[in-house]
Amino acid sequence: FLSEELRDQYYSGYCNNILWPLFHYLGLPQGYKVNKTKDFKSQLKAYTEANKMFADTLCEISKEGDIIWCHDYHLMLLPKLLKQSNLNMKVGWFLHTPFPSYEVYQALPNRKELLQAVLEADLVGFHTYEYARHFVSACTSLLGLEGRLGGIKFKGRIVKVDAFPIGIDAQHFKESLDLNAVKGEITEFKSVFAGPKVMLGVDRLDMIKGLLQKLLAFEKFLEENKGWESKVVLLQIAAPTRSDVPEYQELKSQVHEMVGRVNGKFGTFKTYPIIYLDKTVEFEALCALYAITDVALITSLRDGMNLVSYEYVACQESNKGVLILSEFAGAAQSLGAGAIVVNPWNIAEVAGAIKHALDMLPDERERRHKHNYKIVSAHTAQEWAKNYVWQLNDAAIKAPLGTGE
Ligand code: ADQ
Repeated sequence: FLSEELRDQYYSGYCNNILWPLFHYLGLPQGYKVNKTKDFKSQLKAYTEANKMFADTLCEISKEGDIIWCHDYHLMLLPKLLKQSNLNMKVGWFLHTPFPSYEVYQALPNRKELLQAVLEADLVGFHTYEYARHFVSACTSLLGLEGRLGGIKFKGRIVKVDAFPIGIDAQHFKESLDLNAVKGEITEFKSVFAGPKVMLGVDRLDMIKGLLQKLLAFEKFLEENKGWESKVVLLQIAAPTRSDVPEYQELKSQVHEMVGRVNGKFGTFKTYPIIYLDKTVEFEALCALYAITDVALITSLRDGMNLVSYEYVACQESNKGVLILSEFAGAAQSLGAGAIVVNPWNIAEVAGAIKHALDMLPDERERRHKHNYKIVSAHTAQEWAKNYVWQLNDAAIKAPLGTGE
């Protein structure tokens, strides 16, 4: 296990204070400080050390020919470290966040080192073609390599680079609606929210999820549509996350202030338009909320995919709720045709989308839902994993130049 100091500098530091904001187009933090103590250099040292601990542990338990699938920006050095072990293992790396455009990634001080380490993998995967293309262009621009979507020439072989959009275990969500515990929650929520239409937000409390933009848009909608303040509720569940990083503490205060402002302005003694919870909710309650609400509002400023949108659609077969989805979520590529797609920075556009969703007639709701339900049911987490592992298995170790194109 990582020591507390190492975890702090590695996880809260290099991973979540440097790579996470950079990969979501928020730039690098001023002075690279985490907990106001350590600098970029010590955070990178911790990142290297932690990746090495993962590699050492894996090498102890691996044998020749094993397949190892490394996940996410926390483990970008791992493919290289594993390949150095000479255990002849097949190594895949998959990124769950966006990979930013080359112009943004370029700012990272150790930009080359991470790319070179990832390129030691046999298969490099992203949620969308756009992210994969950005990665290829970072490799060609910064490392002077030859490459295109599909493969990059690196050290005498072709490294496969492709898009593998993730899904959810759709069946699990659908079947959960028949569980007694979920049915009980559904009955209870239906009586609590008997009057107004309910819009649902389920996000980690993270700047990339666009919570402030969501609240501003809802405020604008209420300002422009008198009478709705007592007929609609925004139920926002914000799961606490990375609460020891100062930027996240500040975001929490800002969100609380906005919720207070909107409720203060539009609430009455009996009704208030936002119900906001700093909580992680249980699976059963989450499924029930997905099933009974009229609209899901997702306003991510950047999001690798966004599984909440998939989970919502999976639970809406009887209600045909409307999905409002940010164009900056990877999920917009797959669910875009069924959702109302918005630019979360355009507050007026999102306010208009809220109105459109709340007024939407049943046949349009049905048509949009049907489209998305088909996608969520077909492109599951199981298919994603199967396809990735199949392609990783297929990727020849140290494939000679000229193959895989
Ligand atoms: P996340 O940023 O965590 O994941 P998302 O894909 O939406 O974002 O997944 C969140 C998960 O947490 C969902 O399964 C959701 O049900 C659950 N969740 C969120 N808030 C909750 C709450 N208050 N209570 C209970 N459960 C809650 C990262 C990337 C995404 C990418 C995924 C998968 O940032 O873009 O889609 O990985 O690759």
